[in-house]
Amino acid sequence: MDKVTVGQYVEKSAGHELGAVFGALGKACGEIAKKIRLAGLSDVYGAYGAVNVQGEQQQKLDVYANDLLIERLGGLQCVAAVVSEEDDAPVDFYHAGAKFVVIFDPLDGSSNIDVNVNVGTIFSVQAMAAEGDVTAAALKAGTEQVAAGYVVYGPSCVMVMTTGDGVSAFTLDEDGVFVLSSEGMKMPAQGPYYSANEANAAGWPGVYREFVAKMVKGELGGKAYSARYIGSLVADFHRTLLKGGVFLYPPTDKAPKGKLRLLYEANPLAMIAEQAGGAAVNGPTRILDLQAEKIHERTPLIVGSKREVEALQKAVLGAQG
Ligand code: AFP
Repeated sequence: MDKVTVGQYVEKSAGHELGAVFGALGKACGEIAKKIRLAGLSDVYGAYGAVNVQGEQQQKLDVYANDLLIERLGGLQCVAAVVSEEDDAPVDFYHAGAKFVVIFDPLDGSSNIDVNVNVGTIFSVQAMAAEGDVTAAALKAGTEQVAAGYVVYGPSCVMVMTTGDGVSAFTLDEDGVFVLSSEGMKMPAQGPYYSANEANAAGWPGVYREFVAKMVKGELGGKAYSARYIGSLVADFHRTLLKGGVFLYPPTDKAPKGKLRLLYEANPLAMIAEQAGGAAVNGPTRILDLQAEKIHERTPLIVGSKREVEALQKAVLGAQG
């Protein structure tokens, strides 16, 4: 069978320019995968020595991945700007008439890099706003996303993506090219796992603690749930997509808006989840309906199989009275 690359695949269904965006994302992520794979042989482990806009210590690989994505995407006339977790403001390329803004977390889960645990890149593509304002384009609700996806740098390196017409996966081959490996991916309607950092449970609203207790006791239908938590969102989400269940990062006393970022973590994963038959909420509200006010806005995130997410949303709405 002929290889179909991610760029060719998207070009066929969504046109030349979006195909080029995916071609550039594929090239950059292929290079990031290589850097991660060989990290022990070069001086890329450890902290870069700076703190990003989120107040987090930047790792050397965060900076490498960010610079590479900006360079590759900036080389395309159709990309107006990028918005990155690592940069406090959008990077505007001033490309006249450009169609897209690409929003990304270049290396998610980077505290796991030094211990050789899966990390990922997450991205979302929004169409440029009519008035040519790149920030306005980036702030559009998740329902408006033109495309979304992620790359999981695991034992096998896989890109999972959607342009709003189902979910497909591409596996990085030995030539550094993402080649089509699955189409029409579906999330199980209910799953065996829940995934949450339970060290925060004392600070969660009680309804989340009660919900997890119910799953553990097997009171949500099906069997009693088991826990899985890696601490790399992409890896935790990828397992949830394939096996079913729910990933939860609820609000806490200390972080009432949650930890994860709406534009480049929650929105793209919510689009993938919905396209695969799953769901995503911030507690009471569908993630894709949220309207961001700033590019680095945070949100609670509950994403996964429909059964668990809808039951949790109902419980949260019930608790609100
Ligand atoms: P880092 O990039 O700082 O490792 O953060 C990763 C992350 O944003 C996301 O990938 C995880 O789901 C989440 O944080 C884990 O957060 P906790 O360490 O609070 O569980």
